[in-house]
Amino acid sequence: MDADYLPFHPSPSKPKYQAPAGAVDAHCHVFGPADQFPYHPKRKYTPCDASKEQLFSLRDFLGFERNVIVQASCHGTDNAALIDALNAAGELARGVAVVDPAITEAELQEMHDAGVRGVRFNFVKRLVDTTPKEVFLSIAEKIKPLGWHIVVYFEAPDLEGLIPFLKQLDSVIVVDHMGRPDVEKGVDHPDFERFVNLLADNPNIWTKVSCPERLTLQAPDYSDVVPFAKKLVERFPDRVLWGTDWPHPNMKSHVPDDGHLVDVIPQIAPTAELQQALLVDNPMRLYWS
Ligand code: 0GY
Repeated sequence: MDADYLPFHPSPSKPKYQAPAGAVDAHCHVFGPADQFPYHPKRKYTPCDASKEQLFSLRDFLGFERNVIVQASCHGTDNAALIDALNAAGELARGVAVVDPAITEAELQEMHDAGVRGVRFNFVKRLVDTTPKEVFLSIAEKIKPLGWHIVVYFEAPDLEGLIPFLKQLDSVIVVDHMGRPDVEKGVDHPDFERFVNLLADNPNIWTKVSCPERLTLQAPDYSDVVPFAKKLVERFPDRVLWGTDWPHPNMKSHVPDDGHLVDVIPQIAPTAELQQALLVDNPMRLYWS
């Protein structure tokens, strides 16, 4: 089974930037291996196998200590590969699952024991079929006793329509990849301002300042994405997370070098204090406390 996008970088460069002790890569995935953990029959893309061993060795190579592993659409609601990776990592990883509304309390507790601390609601139309909002709301109710948060993934044009729904969720919400702004429009465009205002008005909403490789128009130079991430880090220093997004599913423009992605961090978080919050204190508070 061949992947339908570019493979991940086989030998990323060693980053020049040294992350603080205890740094967390708060957005990455494991895929398969397919012979052990098959992909979902209705998936919208077929990924490259990306094992837990490869993820953990990248973590060490980049100078990070922990991972937050996020269930991706290609595995549907079968979280077996994620749970397997969490069990192998012990205290060094936490997870975000995608669950079926019929999931039982016992199954949720089992996931919690393995290290899951959130569920992901995916609204990206090229990745998933539409899920009715009531279904998401029923999952949100079910996870409440566990104190989990909700990760949402959507694209910028869909934000306006989603705001009333987001406001209905009374748990912590983490928005993937800065709400995927159109960087060509510039950091002062009303669309990005809407996103910034959403965070300003809702102290329970966090965001990942991740995935310049998907947002840039000038790969592999990500400088056009920097002002967006920097603005969020400086304005909401205690509600931002950072992640590699390894193994970068669905990349068609270029193969991102993970070392290069790490080297973007001091541009978006220019002080040691901001870096400590972004890479250590915020993810530890959300996933390990
Ligand atoms: C990401 C991005 C993508 C894929 C998924 O669930 C997924 O399949 O999240 C994407 O294609 O933008 O966050 O890794």
